Amino acid sequence: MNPKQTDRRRFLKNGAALAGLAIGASASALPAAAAAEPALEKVDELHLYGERSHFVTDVRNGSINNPERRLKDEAVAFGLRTPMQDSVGMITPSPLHFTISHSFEPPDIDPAEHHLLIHGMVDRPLIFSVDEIKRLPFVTRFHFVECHGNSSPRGPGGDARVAVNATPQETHGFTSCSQWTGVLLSTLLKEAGVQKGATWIIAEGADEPKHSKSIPIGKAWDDALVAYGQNGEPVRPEQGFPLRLIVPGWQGINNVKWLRRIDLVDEPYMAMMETSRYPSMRLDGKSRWFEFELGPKSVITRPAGGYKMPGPGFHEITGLAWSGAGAVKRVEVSTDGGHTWKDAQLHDPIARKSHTRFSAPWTWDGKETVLLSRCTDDQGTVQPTIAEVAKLWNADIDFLLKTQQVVGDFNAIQPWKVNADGSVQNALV
Ligand SMILES: Nc1nc2c(c(=O)[nH]1)N[C@H]1C(S)=C(S)[C@@H](COP(=O)(O)O)O[C@H]1N2
Ligand SMILES: [Mo]
Repeated sequence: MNPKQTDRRRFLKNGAALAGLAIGASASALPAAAAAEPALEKVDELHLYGERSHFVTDVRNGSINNPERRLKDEAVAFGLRTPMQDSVGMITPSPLHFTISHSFEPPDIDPAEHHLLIHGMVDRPLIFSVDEIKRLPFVTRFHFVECHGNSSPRGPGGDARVAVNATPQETHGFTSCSQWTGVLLSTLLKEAGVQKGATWIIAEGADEPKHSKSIPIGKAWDDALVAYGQNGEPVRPEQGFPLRLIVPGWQGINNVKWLRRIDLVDEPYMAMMETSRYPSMRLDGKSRWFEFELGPKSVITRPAGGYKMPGPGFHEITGLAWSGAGAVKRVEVSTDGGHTWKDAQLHDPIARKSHTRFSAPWTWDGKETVLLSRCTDDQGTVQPTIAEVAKLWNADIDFLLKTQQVVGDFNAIQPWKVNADGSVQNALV
């Protein structure tokens, strides 16, 4: 053994005792933590499945309707947003993945009892156990999930996002990104043998109201997957344990959680959520049905609403960008309210239909200004301004911001105003 190492070990070994002697008199100045020793089982438990530091306190926020009804096993709708302001990298920690469930607590499903049925216009109706799904060839891919009400002035979550003091969590927290592992839906469809004339699939969840969604079959052949893994562990209960559909780049509602049935059919089914709650309203009072792909979007997560600049000087700007059409090709950042733009750095991994982390250096001169970010995807589509969104929908900006109607897939550029006192505010309103 290397004598140096031995010395070092001895030093470490004796270190505690030496330190104890040295501190002696000032021991009362130490935090009390060491005094109360937790029970041994408790310590073991902590190490068996870790917890984050108790100094880290970010949580999802939003609404759980009628929580008291939960006790009576009645309907409880969830809309809880991801805290984006302190996010780093492009993966959302699973316990902070946003969650939307229209009714009831996430079902408590025993994976040993769970099955996925594939039937309808197929040659061989099939029933898979979760274990049987796991025996099949799999893919592992980064994909975001985004509710199409995310960042819309009037989507799920109400008024919070149009407040001047809104944080990125409140404006954009209905999207998250995970590394999903599962079986391509096309693999399962090939096993079942799809009959001619089958043009849609109806995916159904095992939650109390049986959330169902009609999806054109082309997407099933393309890149939809039945996921059982999320960020290296089983999909979380809030995200659809033990099986969920991932429909990359398409509106969140398609990503059916607690997936238990896929019916192959020759027309869409007009399921409750896709026809009642989620269509986007047109100015003439009619609604658009069956919109799918999400447009390019980005948001600066820091400095952003709710942040306080510590003072003039250097501050790296950072944020997230994504597109339902493919990969993020470019993100530009403006630190002068849109007069000039500079290319931000895109950080690896840069995956298709996934969040991409960007950053740009900035030296703040202490004066009031507005920060903006603009995403361009690999199809060449550029994230629009709110004026461009209004033009597209033949509406005025006031209508977009003040109407009670839910407007779909609102991907306008998000402006953050930095005030001279260092406070940062939502400048969309
Ligand atoms: N079974 C089931 N699947 C569902 C829902 C639901 O309520 N039940 N909500 C949908 C909606 S509207 C969205 S935006 C996404 C949210 O996925 P997440 O909760 O994993 O973030 O799940 C979709 N899949
Ligand atoms: Mo949603």
